[in-house]
Amino acid sequence: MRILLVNPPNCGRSIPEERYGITSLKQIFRGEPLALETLAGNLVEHVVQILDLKVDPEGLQHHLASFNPDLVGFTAMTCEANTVIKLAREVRQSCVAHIVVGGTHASTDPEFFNTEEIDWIVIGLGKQSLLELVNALEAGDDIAIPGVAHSSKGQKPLSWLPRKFNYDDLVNSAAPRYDLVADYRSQYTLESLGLKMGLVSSALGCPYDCNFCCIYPLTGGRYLTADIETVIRDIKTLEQTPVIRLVDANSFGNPAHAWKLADAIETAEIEKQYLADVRSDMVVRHPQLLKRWKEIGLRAVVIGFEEIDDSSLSQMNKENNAATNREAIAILHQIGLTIVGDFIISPDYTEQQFDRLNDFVTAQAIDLPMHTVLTPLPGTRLHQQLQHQIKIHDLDYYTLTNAVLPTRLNEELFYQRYASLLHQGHSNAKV
Ligand code: B12
Ligand code: SF4
Repeated sequence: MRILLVNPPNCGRSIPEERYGITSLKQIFRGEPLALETLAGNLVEHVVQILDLKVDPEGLQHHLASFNPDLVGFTAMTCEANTVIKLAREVRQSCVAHIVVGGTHASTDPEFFNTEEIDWIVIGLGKQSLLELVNALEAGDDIAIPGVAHSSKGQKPLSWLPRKFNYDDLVNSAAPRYDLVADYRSQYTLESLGLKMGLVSSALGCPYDCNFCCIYPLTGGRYLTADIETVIRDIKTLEQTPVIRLVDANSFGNPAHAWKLADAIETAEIEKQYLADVRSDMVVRHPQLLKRWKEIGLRAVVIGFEEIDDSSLSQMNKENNAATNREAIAILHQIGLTIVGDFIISPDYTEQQFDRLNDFVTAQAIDLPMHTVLTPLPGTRLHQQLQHQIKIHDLDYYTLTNAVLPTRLNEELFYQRYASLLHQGHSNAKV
């Protein structure tokens, strides 16, 4: 089969820009579409192309005409879901390809894609599911693949066989097709350092279940670590990229695996810098592991501190507390690792809460604070809890930089305070 895998363009809309002319909250994000490279790696018997519309926003028609695909697969986060439906409509009008969607939004809210434009929806990890789907479509078999739903074009609710994700779904032996984005690679940079950055996955899923987080359905709550050799293989393949972002939702979640990986990186004499997302309680429990990773190139850690008081953390089911966050910050400063701190601003924030957060970030010397707005993403428990309060349902605004819930402060003031928090954080940034 001829398969075109499509990364949607940078999209999403910005209330602060549209209503108040505050442009600084809208950001352009680029990074290689690792999900698509990963899927392509397991489709060895097929001819695959990747189209990254974040780099080449006008490229769809040209690719459809020149490649003439039998199947077009889209990946989509929530803020990309509307755009993917529009793109799928374009594909439908231009060719007879099967249209498949997978990724975060398909996994958390599959019913959203039960529309005329979509034929198949892949829920959760897709490497093995997509291969099974492609082979069944090619063979003309009846299709009943766990983790894959057939769109009824909105005629009836979706039904599908659940998939129990396990190591077979990682298909470690099939390497990501990093080569398929060679033409785009110069665009995948870490802006703050102007360095080329490559993405590598060393673990998928997360055993925690924070109420705002959409990671759980990707693996059904399981934490799956990739074979050490495959992680080394992938890092080595990205030979031209000095910076590697481990894209795991929860890196080093299995400390024994993380130690082995550090040793393997050293043995392989790989000299690169790494960024990883870690939990603060892991830092406190395993400071030596962080020191070890610093020795082999870890430069920065991204930590979801989320909130600065225990009651908010407990409401989020973060299974962590403010004292541990502060202890982790102290340890990371001592080791000399850059701290990228994720904080979630509730639309309920008062001016005093903005002040307190700003004071915390300054006092704790968070090197690069990243602030998002608490967003009830479809498919999360937060969404179930707050769905009746949501005032903006258009998913284009689910970029985590818009308040889709009512703000306690006057809305313009809320965004001014948010913008100034980000501005202050970024002007003091030390990365
Ligand atoms: C790398 C990354 C990016 C990169 C690259 C993504 C890309 N497509 O270009 C960049 C920097 C561009 C990016 C941008 C953004 N991101 Co981002 N990103 C990630 C990150 C860290 C890793 C994703 C990844 O590569 N994982 C590894 C791959 C192998 O796993 P996977 O993506 O889950 O793919 C598997 C399955 O989902 C499935 N699958 C995926 N796609 C498809 C397609 C088909 C056809 C099939 C069959 C299966 C399938 O199969 C894959 C293999 O098993 C995740 C967090 C995380 N750890 O998951 C956030 C995450 C996906 N991003 C998120 C967000 C919110 C954003 C932004 C809005 C920015 C922001 N405020 O954080 C922007 C949006 C850009 C835009 N359109 O405007 C959220 C999404 C929440 C949601 N429900 O939408 C996440 C979950 C992080 C979070 N904060 O919670 N992101
Ligand atoms: S926010 Fe982090 S720790 Fe919580 S469930 Fe999501 S990935 Fe896991």
